[in-house]
Amino acid sequence: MKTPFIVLTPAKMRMEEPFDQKYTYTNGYNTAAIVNAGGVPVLAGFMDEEQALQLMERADGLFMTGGADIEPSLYGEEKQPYCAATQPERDSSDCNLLKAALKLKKPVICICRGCQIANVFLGGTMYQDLPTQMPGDVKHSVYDEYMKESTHTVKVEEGSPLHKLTGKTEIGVNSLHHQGIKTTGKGVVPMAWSPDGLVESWYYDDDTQYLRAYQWHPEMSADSVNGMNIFADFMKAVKENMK
Ligand SMILES: [Mn+2]
Repeated sequence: MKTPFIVLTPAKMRMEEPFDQKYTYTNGYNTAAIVNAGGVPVLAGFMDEEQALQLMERADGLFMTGGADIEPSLYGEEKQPYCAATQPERDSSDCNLLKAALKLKKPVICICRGCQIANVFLGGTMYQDLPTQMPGDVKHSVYDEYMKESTHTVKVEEGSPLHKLTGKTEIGVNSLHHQGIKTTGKGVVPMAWSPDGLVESWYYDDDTQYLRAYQWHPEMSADSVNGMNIFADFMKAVKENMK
């Protein structure tokens, strides 16, 4: 069997003058997670609908990576001051790639922003800022030296794909997000929640389509949150789909 090619959604970085260029990039955790799971990472550009379809036809799976806040107009809200900078170009490209993957039945793994934009694509909505809109004891934005560690727990739905994968009804996860899922979209089935009730993982309600979404970052934390299991499970689905 050929080695699976996995498309990664790119992030956008804008350099200051005189290096006033737009860069698309992804971080090394993302590429390493795919390499370690036995795939070849392929970084996309910002794709229109036809380009996304062309790319996904040649690829074997899609990794919706983490990144910037989502443009609130996509879920019918006005942008509030506590929403950070958005990248409409990326929002549109992410949705085009996801649409193509679903059309072609290619397996999809969604991490952090990926988990959020896939939910929005399916008609769900977002908290624009958790500390403002859902204040509580659970710290979801931990971007320090502890980002690879578990900073809060999630309760795992019994019998769900995540439960079958981990064998646990509670696991510790890292947390590097200030936005979160408010309402779920069509076909979004939650399978893990943080102690404050936020949906932290979901799967797509379609037996013929592998789509798993995680609000945390298993690619950064191979040990503490069953990180590599999550990517190995994705790659297993990719290989089965290639047969
Ligand atoms: Mn969290």
